[in-house]
Amino acid sequence: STGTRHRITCLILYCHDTVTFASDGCGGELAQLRQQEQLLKRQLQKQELLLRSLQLMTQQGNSNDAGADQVQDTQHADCSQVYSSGFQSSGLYRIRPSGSPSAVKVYCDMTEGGGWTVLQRRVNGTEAFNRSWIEYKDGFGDLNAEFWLGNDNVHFLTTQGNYSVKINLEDFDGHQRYAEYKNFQVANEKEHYRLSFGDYVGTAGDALTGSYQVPEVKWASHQGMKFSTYDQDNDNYKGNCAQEDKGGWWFNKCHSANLNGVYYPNGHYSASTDDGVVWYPWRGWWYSLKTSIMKLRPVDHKTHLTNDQVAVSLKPPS
Ligand SMILES: [Ca+2]
Repeated sequence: STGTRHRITCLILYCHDTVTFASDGCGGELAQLRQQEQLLKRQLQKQELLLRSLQLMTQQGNSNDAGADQVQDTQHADCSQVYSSGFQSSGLYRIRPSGSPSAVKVYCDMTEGGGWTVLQRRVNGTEAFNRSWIEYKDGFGDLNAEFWLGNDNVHFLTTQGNYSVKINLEDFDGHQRYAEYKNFQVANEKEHYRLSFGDYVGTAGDALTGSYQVPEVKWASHQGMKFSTYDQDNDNYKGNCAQEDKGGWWFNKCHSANLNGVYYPNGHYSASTDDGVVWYPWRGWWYSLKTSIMKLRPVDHKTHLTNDQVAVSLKPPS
């Protein structure tokens, strides 16, 4: 009908932001559309607030070690199995990856589909990351705060199946980005915890491949790199990247991502070398990120939350 056609014309003009009250005769339509837009924006804000408070509740629930007590003699090889057996709140659990000589206490992140075994967390700089080979091997820090899970554990985890790593990053303006790599694998200590990974997806840029500037791949890529610490130099640089950049990492010559670097509290920093918590393709070498979380999950992880459950949890409180 003519009415419908007129509405569609107004809608197109509205979408292109070219509509004017006087000339197009869309005044009524425009007001209605603006009203609908405002309503949707308010609904979105409400949902974001609800999500935020749900996240806060989860964080508070994490402050006790209930999970670890619940799973004493563990049959779970990772947090994905913990999740599948019904433990769906984030917190501390015991797992035993195949090949691991003993059970390992880990932080399971049950958000974003659940089942993530967290291998690294930086949030406020309380933990020093300029550590020795043996400390990176065994892991260090506080599982409820900042920590490194340990290269042996990461090796056992990533070689018992096909794992993805998800890297969640946040800057000091509250912007969040992520990078995810399939087939993330860390070799054993004999092979100096050599790193390999597959395809990238994400919003933070593919720092690990270093492919954002082709001529730099040779020295910027972390593919196939061995792990280095200040006391064990396995990089491709004539000097010692770990010593200069003050953290253990899979350095090349030296890096385009250095998530174990120095924690600078203000983001932008100046130093004699790019030693901050760096993810080059997003904020460059001279910006040190506020938050870095690295977590592992098998690619075939099944999330249990049904669409109905999601709908219910997103419903704004009345
Ligand atoms: Ca070297």
